[in-house]
Parts: sequence; structure tokens; C-alpha cells
Amino acid sequence: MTERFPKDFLWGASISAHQTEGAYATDGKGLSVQDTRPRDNHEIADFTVAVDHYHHYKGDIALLAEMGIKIFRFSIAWTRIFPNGRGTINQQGLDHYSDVIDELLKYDIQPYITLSHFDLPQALEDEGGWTNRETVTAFKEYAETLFTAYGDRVTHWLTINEPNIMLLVDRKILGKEIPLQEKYQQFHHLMMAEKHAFDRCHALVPGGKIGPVPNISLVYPATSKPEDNQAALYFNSVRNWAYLDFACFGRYNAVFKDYLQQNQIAVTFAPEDEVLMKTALPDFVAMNFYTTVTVEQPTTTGDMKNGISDQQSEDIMERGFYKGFTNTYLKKNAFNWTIDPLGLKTTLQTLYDRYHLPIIITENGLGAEDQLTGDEKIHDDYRIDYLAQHTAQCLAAINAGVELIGYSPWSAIDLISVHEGIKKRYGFIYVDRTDDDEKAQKRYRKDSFYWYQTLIKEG
Ligand code: BGP
Repeated sequence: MTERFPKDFLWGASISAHQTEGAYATDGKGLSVQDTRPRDNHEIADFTVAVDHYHHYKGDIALLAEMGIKIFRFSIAWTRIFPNGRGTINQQGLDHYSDVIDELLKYDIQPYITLSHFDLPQALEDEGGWTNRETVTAFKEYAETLFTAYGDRVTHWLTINEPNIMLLVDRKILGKEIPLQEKYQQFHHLMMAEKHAFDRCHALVPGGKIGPVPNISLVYPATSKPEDNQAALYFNSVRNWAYLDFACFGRYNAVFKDYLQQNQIAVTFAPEDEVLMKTALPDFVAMNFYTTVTVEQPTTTGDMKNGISDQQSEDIMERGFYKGFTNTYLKKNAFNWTIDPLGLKTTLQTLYDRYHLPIIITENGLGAEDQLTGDEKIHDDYRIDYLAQHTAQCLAAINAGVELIGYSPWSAIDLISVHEGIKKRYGFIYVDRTDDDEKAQKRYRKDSFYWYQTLIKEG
């Protein structure tokens, strides 16, 4: 039993490119699906300026170094490297991230780079996006370009952010609904793209390590009714294990396979897939966690919602399989997400028990409407409370034998939420802008900044 985190524990902080960078058409960048996506709410900030991390990265990294992080998880915008998804490299884009990497290394912060975070190049989307097999080839070439360009300085890589949530919450994340057959062909392509990334990373990066980065949340049955347990079994497989069984075991999860069959979905494989699925494997699992999920067996048709869910709220359902259920044992945040620190420990234990790979948490955090006070402070005690409870459960998981090697919460700095604008903030560093006023994006340290600094220092 230890009361402190190991000395070499990887304390970090995370962001993604499109939610922070802005400069959406600067220095040769092409448009991504995040730049073009239809929006149901025009009152919230888009990603054109975001928090202008593209121009502020040096100051942001200096602040993060002051906070004491050992690793920084960020994503590369595919469209800065290949404005059209493939073809000619945009040297300015390649140079930009090279400078970011050097800046991090200057402070001894290890980069953990996500290859793609929800921002497929629009040019590839125009050719069918992830439904088109050619996107797998384009992704492979893009990944090879990054491994070759940065592999001398970057050893740790993450593949494709939350493919599970991107497909399940397509409307909120991509601004459109993907028909079921297409969705699971995309699943196969995303997973094969990931396999190519495992393979190419190991071939091109000396000592390179790479892992998948799904959002993993244990699914609870609403009651001990056997039907509710079936519902939880199916949603656990469709939401969680389908992705990790593919990545770590190179196979389709059996329950997920039945779900596909019952929905008459047939996935097309390329001839080389079977072998690569089995041979290209990850070195660790990166997982994002915000809360757990609870489901019941849907019984009536009347209480069905349309299946367009928030990432973490209970508005999920699939006729014949599962329906979201409000877990009355848990409190909620202001954005309707439940809070379940013990659920994090259980999720970690379940995941480790299944895959026996080192785990790093690459997202965990609390979205809230922070207030900048007259004396330029942000008293986010609610965030400290959330993070303290979750890191306590990380320690409990380590004590229970889970090989948890790091914790990189969401988010390093305030950024634009996936579909709720900047009013929903996650950062340790406050960025002064609102949804309708970009202002100068001045940075301020929140109370949680100092709290995290102490936690990192004292373990
Ligand atoms: C995850 C995404 C992140 C992030 C986070 C919080 O699903 O990987 O990009 O945004 O969720 O979600 P939201 O922005 O909707 O609050």
C-alpha cells in the first residue's frame, strides 16, 4: 500500500489541435471536418480562433512547465501537414510542430502526440471519409510522415482519439448522422488505420511506443434484473470492448459481432486485414474517462429518445439493446454528466484485467462555467474536488495492482468544448474570451493550477 504516487508517475495535461489552435487557415493549413461541420448552435464559439494556441504555444508551454507536468498530450492537425489529406507536404505545418516539440523538450516535458483528434481533412471527407478504404491508406502515409519527421525526438504516440465516441455521438461531434451500416464500415477502417499506425511506429520510431486512445467508461446495469444486465453487456461491448479487443487482441468482440449481425451489418475486409489485425499490437492503452454509464433494457417504444446523445449523458438508446438510465446514486455536474470517481477505479481494474497492458489516463476532468474575479483569480474549488477524488481512485487502483503509469487530465488550458463552446471550461489555465467575444485570450492561472502543481510535486 502506498499513499503516494510512484516517483516516475507521468503527470500530464491534454489538449487537441482543433479545440485550441485557431489559425484555422494559417500557414497553408487545409480545412478539416471540424472547420466545415454544420452547427446546431451558432451562439457558441467555433474553432476558427479557438484559444489561439497556435500563436501562444510558447507562453502556454512555459505555464505548463511552471505547473510541473512531465508529459503533454496534444494532437497534430492532419490538415497542417497535408492540407488535402495526402500528397504534397506543407512544410510550414511540419515545422510548426517541430518547434512545439523542441519547446516542450526544452522544459523536459515529454510529448505524447495524438495522430488525429476528430479532425479528418475535408478533402478526404469529400471522397467518402472513413467509409472509403482509401482514407486508411492516406492515414498510414500521414502517420509515416510524422514518425519519420519527429521520431528522433518523440517516442510516445497515441493513434485516433475516441473512435468509439466519434461514431456513437456522430451528430454532436461531426454535425451529421452516419447510417449504421456505414458507421461500422468506418469502425473497421478506423481500427485498421490504427493497426497501420502501430505497425509503422514500431518500424520507424527508435524505441517507439504507441497506444489506442478510446473513451472507456464501464457500463452498469440499471438494476439486477437479468434483462438490464444483458443491456449492460451489449453496451459495454459496443461502446468499449469492441475497440480494445480489436486493438489489443486483433479480433472482433463476440457480443459486438452479434450486435452487428442482429442489425444486418456486414463489414468488408481488405485481404491484408486479418494478418495485420493480429500482428500489429499496442504497447499500452491510453484511455479517456469522465464518468460511468448506466443502461436498462428498453421495453416500451414510447420512452425511446432518438439516440443522439451527448458523449456522457444518459441520452443513448438502441432499440432492442439498451437505453440510458439516470444513475440516482451519482451527483451531476452543471452539464448533465454524472460524477463517479469510484467508477474510475472499477473501469481501470476491469480494463487491466482484460488486457494486461500499462494504462495511461489521457483525459479526465470537469467542465464548468468558471468566473474570472475582479482581482484576476479563478476559484475553481469544484474542479479541484473532482480531480482530487479521481486521482485518489487512481492511487487506489495502483494499490489494487493496476499498472497505471500516468494521468493527463483534460484540459491543460481552457479550450472550446466539442459542442458547448468556451462557456464549458476544463483548463488549469483560464483563457479570457467568451463565445461571442474573442478578446485577447489572455491567460490566468486558476486555483486548480496551484493545486495540481502541489500534487505533482508531492505525489
Ligand atoms: C472527449 C473529447 C475531447 C473533449 C472532451 C470533453 O470526448 O476527446 O475532445 O472535448 O470529451 O467533451 P466536451 O467538450 O463535449 O465537454
